Amino acid sequence: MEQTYLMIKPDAVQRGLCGEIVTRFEKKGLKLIAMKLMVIPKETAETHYGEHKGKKFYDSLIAYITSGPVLAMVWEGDNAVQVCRNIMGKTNPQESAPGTIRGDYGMVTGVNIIHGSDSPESAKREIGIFFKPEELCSYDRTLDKWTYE
Ligand code: D4T
Repeated sequence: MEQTYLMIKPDAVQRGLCGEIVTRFEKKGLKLIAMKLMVIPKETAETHYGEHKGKKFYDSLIAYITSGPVLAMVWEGDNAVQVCRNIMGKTNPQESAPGTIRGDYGMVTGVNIIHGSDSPESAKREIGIFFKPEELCSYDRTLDKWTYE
């Protein structure tokens, strides 16, 4: 099964949206296999967002993502990367459809509620930044036979 890295950003933690957001992924049928509340060290944030170094929003992005606790998570499921991106909505919350997380809760790109890996390769890299292999839980859910054909 595919894995993806999701991170509820500091704004959503501060606004008390963690439970609501986690519930959406659970209800969809995705499986939570790791979760950790943490303040990201600056160096880790720079590694995570390395591809954006040099862009005009880079400094504010690093300041924002390190400004308070994030809820780091790994979720598993069939096509999990794309399924989670669909649930999140577009990067710019003003362009995100109602019913998506960013569409329902966000107002601007620079404070956009949640991060999700954009490919299976990114997911592998990002999971490795935030979790040790032994922190990922492997378990069966009896309900999966009612989720997948
Ligand atoms: P993340 O990585 O946070 O899930 O966002 P996306 O995958 O949806 O979008 P991204 O990598 O293009 O952008 C990373 C991060 O930078 C912020 N950002 C982005 C910003 O503040 N201004 C901008 O113009 C862009 C493009 C928001 C998300």
